[in-house]
Amino acid sequence: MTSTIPGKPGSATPSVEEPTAPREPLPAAPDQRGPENVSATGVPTGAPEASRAQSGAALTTAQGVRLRDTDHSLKAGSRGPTLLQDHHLREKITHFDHERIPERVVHARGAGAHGVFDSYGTAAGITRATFLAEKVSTPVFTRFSTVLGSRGSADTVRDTRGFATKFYTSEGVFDLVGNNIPVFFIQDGIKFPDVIHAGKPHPDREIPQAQSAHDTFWDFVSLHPEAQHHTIWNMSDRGIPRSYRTMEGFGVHTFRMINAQNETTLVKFHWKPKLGVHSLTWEEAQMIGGLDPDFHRRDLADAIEAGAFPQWELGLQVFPDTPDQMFEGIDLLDPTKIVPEELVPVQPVGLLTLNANPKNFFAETEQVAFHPGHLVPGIDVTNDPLLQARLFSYIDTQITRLGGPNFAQIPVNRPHAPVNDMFRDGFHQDAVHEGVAPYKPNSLDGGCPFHAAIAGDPNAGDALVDAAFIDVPEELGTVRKVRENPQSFEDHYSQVTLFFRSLSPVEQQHVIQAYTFELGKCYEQAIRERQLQHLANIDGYLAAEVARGLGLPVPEPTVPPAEDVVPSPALSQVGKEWPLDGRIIGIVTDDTSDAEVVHGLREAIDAKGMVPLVIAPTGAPLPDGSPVQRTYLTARSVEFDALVFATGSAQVDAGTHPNEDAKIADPAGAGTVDPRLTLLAAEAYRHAKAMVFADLTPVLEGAGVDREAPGVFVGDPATKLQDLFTAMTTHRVWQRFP
Ligand code: HDE
Repeated sequence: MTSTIPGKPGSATPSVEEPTAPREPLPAAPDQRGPENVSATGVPTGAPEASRAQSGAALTTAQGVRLRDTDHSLKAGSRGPTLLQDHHLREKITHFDHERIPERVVHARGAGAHGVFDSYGTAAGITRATFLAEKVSTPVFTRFSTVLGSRGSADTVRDTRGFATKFYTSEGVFDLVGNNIPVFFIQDGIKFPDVIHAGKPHPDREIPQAQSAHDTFWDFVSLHPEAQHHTIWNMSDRGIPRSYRTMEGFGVHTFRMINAQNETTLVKFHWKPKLGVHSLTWEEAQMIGGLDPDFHRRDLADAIEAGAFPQWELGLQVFPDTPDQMFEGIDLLDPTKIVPEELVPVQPVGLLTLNANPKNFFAETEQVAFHPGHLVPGIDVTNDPLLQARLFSYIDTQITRLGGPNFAQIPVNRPHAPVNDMFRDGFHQDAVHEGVAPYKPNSLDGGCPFHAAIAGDPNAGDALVDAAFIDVPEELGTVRKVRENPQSFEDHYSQVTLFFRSLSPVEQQHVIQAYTFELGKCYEQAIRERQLQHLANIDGYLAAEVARGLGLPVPEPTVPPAEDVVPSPALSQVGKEWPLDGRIIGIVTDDTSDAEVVHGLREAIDAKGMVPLVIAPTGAPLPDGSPVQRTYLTARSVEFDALVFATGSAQVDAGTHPNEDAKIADPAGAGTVDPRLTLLAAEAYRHAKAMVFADLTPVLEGAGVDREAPGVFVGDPATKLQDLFTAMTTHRVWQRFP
């Protein structure tokens, strides 16, 4: 019997031509290998051959067998049925069929980055954690997220943002799993399924996606006075960040720190962005949701790729560990309360720099598993009942999400400290454990491994004196087993009032508009009225304005008005100046623009660590050959922090514009202006962005921009650029908002 080999002369199935010539592969990059020191038996599992990263010039099966064709299935004749015998077809399709894992039940949509945490040593007096000792650098992985939306939902929805950081410390993994809002909806974790069921899309039609503007969410929060504080933060500009790089982060709960003398302190964690806290406007957020749903993900990755590494200072608010765990009347175990920074300043303890994008989204960002119970010696939890429930939930959900109990062996989750546990077997076991005695005590493995202890521990016995995690002994006194909250959890309004009254007038307007919008999207009148009652208890002006927008009467407050609230200026985002690294400035050009001027603008913007994007009528390079990044068709104002119109007399040549009706008559009488340019200018003007207009451009008039308005600079673009930079340091030209 003879056979033909496909691809050879005379064969029935010609090979598909390779688009590039085969070449010798690069060796696996170091970060494609897992960290070493991870095997329980001490065998390094990070060797290149253990890596599944693509390597080698030839395509293979999962078993390493080289393939000559992956484009045609094995058939009984070229027009015949496919054969069950085709092992490669079956392997390829079967693997594909199982590519998806369940998305996170909350925080499904996220973006991550690698980085480093450099400790100042300022916390060394209150914690024995070595990663907080002086001048220690610790590798980290941070994942930012929205809460409610599915994995493919838009980034800019109104929601809380997750801010979770994994520190690969020399003493094991520490996870700081925080949010960009310092309080939470509920005081007891047993209510978490309730609040999430209410916030997620309605179960019958699965709408709306990734938002709180619907009946079930407002039904829940209006039935929970304790949810009012978190809710007003969501309704404020904090709910729609400009970028992950411009968000604060909070550990929310109070944690406990233990120092070398075994003294304890209570702390709250804060992340302070070096670029300041900035937000989108609601209209921008909505537009970006359609125009660029990946806006935050893209922004983070682009900034890191461009070398504008985002940075946050980690700070601590420190409180004495008193028996009642109260501070000036604020219950430190109540996760719906903050301690104003004016009362207890945030003290910086280290610097986080995100400096590398993940190489593979699924392997790293999707598979990373955070857990508030990943603690290191020197940091412990408190009895905050929300935190206590979280301590159960994270590993539990990860067992389903990551397919078994061995997810700590996934490269992004592997500790950089040696692991010597006695956990064995289970799905996806990657380690080849040696020895016969995975139990303690044992005599067969020479008693190994031993317990560790801390220096001076009277109970150390024969333990190795090394950093060990110590649960802080706590006196519980005589307690009754009860299902109830402490009385000190009962004040639900005074801090909400504090938040509202600490905002600037323009931020207060945004809060009013957000409540009016969201409640306007509720169909049930009873829900709107119930929520209005809470607003009346928070602040009379807030309630009156929202009621007016909804066309409802203003209810009388049912609690005594909070007259003695002292505002906390730290809660406002307005009124400060910030660095501009990584900000995006659009340079609008047309056929009359001077290429040299445009070149100069790009260089000047670049020199400031910002990103210039040239916008031109088409994608054709400028006359000097320099590239164009956006066209009139692909540019939309919401992508830019500021705009420079380096256009000349940009008029649409009658007859060449594709849409005659779209042309706008230029009031200055200069003819017609491309409507996409006037739209660009009008939107940026409305969103209070700083703008430069070249003298000659008719765009300004076409867009209805007041040339005298603050943050509008008319003249030679090169000379006006410095004014633009100065105006941008406050993020927006706030005076322009009505
Ligand atoms: Fe979470 N949360 N959470 N949460 N959470 C999860 O864990 C949970 C809470 C936070 O980027 C889940 O692996 C309960 C507060 C972040 O991977 C789950 C309660 C804060 C992330 C879970 C809370 C957070 C999560 C879903 C109330 C801020 C994303 C997937 C008791 C301090 C982490 C997962 C990432 C994720 C449970 C409340 C932050 C289900 C039960 C408060 C940033 O385990």
